Amino acid sequence: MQKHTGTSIDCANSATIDVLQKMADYYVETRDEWRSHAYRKAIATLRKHPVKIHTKAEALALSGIGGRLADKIEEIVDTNRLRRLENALLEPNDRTLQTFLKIYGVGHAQASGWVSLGYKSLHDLLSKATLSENQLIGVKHFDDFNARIPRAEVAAHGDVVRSTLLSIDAQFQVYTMGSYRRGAEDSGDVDLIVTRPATPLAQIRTTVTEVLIPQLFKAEFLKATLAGTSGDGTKWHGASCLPSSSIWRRIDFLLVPPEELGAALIYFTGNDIFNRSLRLLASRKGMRLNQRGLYRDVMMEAGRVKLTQGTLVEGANEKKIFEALGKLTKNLGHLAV
Ligand code: DCP
Ligand code: MG
Ligand code: MN
Repeated sequence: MQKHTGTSIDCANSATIDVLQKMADYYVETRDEWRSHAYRKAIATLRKHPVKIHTKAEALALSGIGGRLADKIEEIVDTNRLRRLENALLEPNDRTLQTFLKIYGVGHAQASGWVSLGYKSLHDLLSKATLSENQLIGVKHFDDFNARIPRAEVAAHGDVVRSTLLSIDAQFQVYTMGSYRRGAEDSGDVDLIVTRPATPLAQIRTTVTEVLIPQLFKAEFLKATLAGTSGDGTKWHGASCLPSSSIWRRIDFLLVPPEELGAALIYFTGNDIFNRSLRLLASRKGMRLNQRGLYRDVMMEAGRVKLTQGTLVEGANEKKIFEALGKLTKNLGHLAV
């Protein structure tokens, strides 16, 4: 059987979708979350629509397509092109901006700041710009961090961390998360949850930051700290490299106390869009889901200011969180979520 790829020839709107997809890819690259989300939604709608859409009015009649996107759909059908896309792909400053945005830890403000200062390449940044320590690592390892990591290598990074940690304390658990846990053939980074039964977060953090991480640096598996534990102290971001390789990979640790493991597993499996819709589902049922747990009776002031944290429904068990959300779907069927 032939493999079904993103766009299909049997779809009435496939020519339009092809152009919209390029635009969506551009907005993903420039980290314009609003627009990339809007484009993805429109593409999904068009893909399901059995009849070719020709006009703005026809497009507007479909759910999930707003005025500006409807304009673009009409432009694509009328002219067989999309000026905005051509601008995006041809304008040199935009191309530079896209490159700078792919540097680890660099956001839109920083990237466009460099563009307006006249920097045109990574080489320009290295030779002329004042870079923070992390930016310097991001530029030097630009190709590394932007390369996809084969599934087996993601597993191997997880195995190094797991075996090292278990040799320190056999009660610890390490889960390989993110796109890997979703079954992806390759990943953008390595995401790991570290937890230990019946152990407070502070103790988990002490072992990880004072024993595990120094030991992994000494073994030359860890290469750099990009964002050490800060704020609530549950995240550690850095770079790692297998002994058999010279490619540095991005690696993220999430430190989780056991009573929050279920919610953390859901959060760190993702993807981000799935998380957003699951949280929306929870809130429509008068509950609140975050990476620590599922809560009910959360008191909200007008304007969605949280007054109370609410009562914990479930945090430790991933399946029970899904069940709690599901059960309420049945009980509150009239909400039709
Ligand atoms: N996450 C989220 N919202 C964000 C960032 C992350 O909900 N803004 C959650 C969902 C992600 C998970 O954390 O799936 C891991 O984040 P990554 O950025 O590592 O994304 P993925 O692992 O899903 O994809 P990739 O293969 O690109 O790393
Ligand atoms: Mg990831
Ligand atoms: Mn990650």
